[in-house]
Amino acid sequence: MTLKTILISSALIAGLATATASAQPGRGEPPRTRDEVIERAAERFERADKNADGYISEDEVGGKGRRGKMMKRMFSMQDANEDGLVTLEEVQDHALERFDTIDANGDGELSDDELEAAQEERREKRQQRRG
Ligand SMILES: [Ca+2]
Ligand SMILES: [Ca+2]
Repeated sequence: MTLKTILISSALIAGLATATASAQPGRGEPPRTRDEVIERAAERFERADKNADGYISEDEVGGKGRRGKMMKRMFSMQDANEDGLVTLEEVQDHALERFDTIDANGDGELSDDELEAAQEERREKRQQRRG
């Protein structure tokens, strides 16, 4: 491979990455069905449960600054019985609750319109918070 081809292909890759990012805001495709929500929640749970004891405890979430604060807030939102531990069930229940809110016509699948409406709502909320 010559330097020129390398330059061209990395430019192409960069271009592709930008195109993908604008087509799918956030981290990849959002889950579209309840099954996918349950699956994703389980994956997320496994990643968050660092010591693999089956619970996410408060010291397993967080980090510094604003992101840490947001994670802590997410944590308490998901801790439905407020025992300071988040179980897989709590994570999945929370995710499904959110899914049902977005699934406006209740057919168990999220259409583009439904996802867009949810995103729009989130954007508005963020702007309101900013004031
Ligand atoms: Ca709990
Ligand atoms: Ca739907």
